[in-house]
Amino acid sequence: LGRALSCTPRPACLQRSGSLELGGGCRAPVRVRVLVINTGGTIGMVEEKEGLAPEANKLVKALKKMPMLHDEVYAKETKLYDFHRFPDNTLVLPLSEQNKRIVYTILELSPLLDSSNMTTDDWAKIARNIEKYYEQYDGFVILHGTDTMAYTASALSFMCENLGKTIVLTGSQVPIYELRNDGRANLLGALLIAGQFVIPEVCLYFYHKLYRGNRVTKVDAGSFNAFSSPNLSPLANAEVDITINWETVWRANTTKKFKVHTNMNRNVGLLRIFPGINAATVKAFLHAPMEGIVLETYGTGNAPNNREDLLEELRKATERKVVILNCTQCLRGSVAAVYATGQTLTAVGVIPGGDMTPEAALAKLSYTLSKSHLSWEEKKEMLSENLRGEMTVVPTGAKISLTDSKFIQVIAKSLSVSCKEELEAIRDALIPSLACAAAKTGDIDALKAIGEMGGNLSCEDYDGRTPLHIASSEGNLQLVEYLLKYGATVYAKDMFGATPLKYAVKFRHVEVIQLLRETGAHLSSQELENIGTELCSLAANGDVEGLYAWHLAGASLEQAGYDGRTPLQIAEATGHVELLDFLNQLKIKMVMETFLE
Ligand code: ASN
Repeated sequence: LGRALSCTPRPACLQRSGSLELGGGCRAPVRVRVLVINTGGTIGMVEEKEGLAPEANKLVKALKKMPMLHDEVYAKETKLYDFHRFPDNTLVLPLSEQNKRIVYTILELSPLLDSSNMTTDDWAKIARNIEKYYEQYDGFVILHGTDTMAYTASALSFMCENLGKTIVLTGSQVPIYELRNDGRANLLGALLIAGQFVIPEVCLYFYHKLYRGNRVTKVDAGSFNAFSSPNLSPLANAEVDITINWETVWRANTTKKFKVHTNMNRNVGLLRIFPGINAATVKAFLHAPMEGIVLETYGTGNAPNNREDLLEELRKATERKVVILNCTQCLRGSVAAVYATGQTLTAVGVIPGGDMTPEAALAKLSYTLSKSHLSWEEKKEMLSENLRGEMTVVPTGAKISLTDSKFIQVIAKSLSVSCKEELEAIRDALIPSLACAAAKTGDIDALKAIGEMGGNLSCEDYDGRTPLHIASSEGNLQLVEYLLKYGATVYAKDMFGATPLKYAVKFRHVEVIQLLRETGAHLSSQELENIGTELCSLAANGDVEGLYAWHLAGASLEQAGYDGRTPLQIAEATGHVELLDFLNQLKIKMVMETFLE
């Protein structure tokens, strides 16, 4: 019998390695979807009579011929283009080292632009597309020209409120169609980051580095290494491994849903001080309709304090409620109250802009001044706050350092390590298990301590599960709320591709489902695929509670199971009164909603 069993043939479908892909042990790869919004830029440019210019409808065709950016065999085997499963212009990367399949769809904006032609309207167009497709994709890549990429990245960082997903801007210095180019590597790196990591920021990826978008500036017109983030180290380095500096990642710390703010104020500008600048020029620049300017000053924020004519123009402007934000002309460093020449500016009402780049400061002004419900004082206060990690805020109270942690110290001692790097390595190895264990027992104090020693509360354990996955499975509402307020992401997927919301549904924790939904959580396309049969099985068992949980999580209960019947048809067949009542009420509600729309 033993021999007979060992000879039992494997079902044919499990013998192929193609579409079922049992790589990485026996685990099917997690499929993720990325939306690429192509706005133009050198990456897709061709040489024309007048010089390089973007060409429409060319990029997808070219990418389909590049094996590193498109796996045609997989696309054919899985019938990627059939059954309208994915929109046209959908491509797929070869399987990643982390056993992920990144399926990406390219949305080409029209017209494609050299980024020098970009305006506030174009930022709004990009933002609206992100909002429109936010739930359908796991991450976003924006192809953009390098010339004004730092401006767009800064603007989008403010326009995207309560962001929970990764947005990566990238482009290139040489078109992707040329033999030697940086476009292929930049696009691949951006896709891998947007598809595999939840870094809830507007980022910029260029030449092996991921930066915070509102910290960068273009520093080189002729190098592949075109960007610099002078006042903040990169969020990630893509060398042999992709290393994310999780401690640097900015998190929204909110239970509010993602939305975009597109109505930016256009009456803003940049004014660079230079020796001998004319007061009449300053006066003209500050004239209505100007509402806010970034004043680019010398060194630590200094301007002449022996020029009464100039100071008088600045004073008159601030009295008229024109907001003036002080940023340094230096590439690195911050505005600080060091010199008398700097203090004079504060005296005439100029607001210190810390270590913000002029690009970020301009975007912040444009964003803040468009908040029409705020008073002038509130707007000025908002400008001094760190809204999206755009400036460095020196911590006030004592900060608990890694070496202050007794727990880590005891372990470090028993392992005889003392240097910072080794301490960090121990912390990073221990924290996921500790944090998940604390989440399991609902120990908020332990999680607080972990957070204070620099631990990332979105860390993943060996199964890819985060403390939020565990708190959601346990139905611990207070803990879920705590984690969300400390930047935990609702979009993390474990090794089965499941989100915290999926676990809350599985264990029917209604209040947790509601809170996660409020924060913008939704079931992923992979989680929604083929749920008809599961819903029908719940219906067959008369499981109203189970169906209600799915409904709350945003699943449509009208989906048919494998035999083509919907949960309602099954309820009718079994005659379960309570279930019929629930499904009928839901149907009436949906009809009413469609009618009211
Ligand atoms: N002029 C181009 C642009 O910004 C420069 C580039 O993308 N490298 O669109």
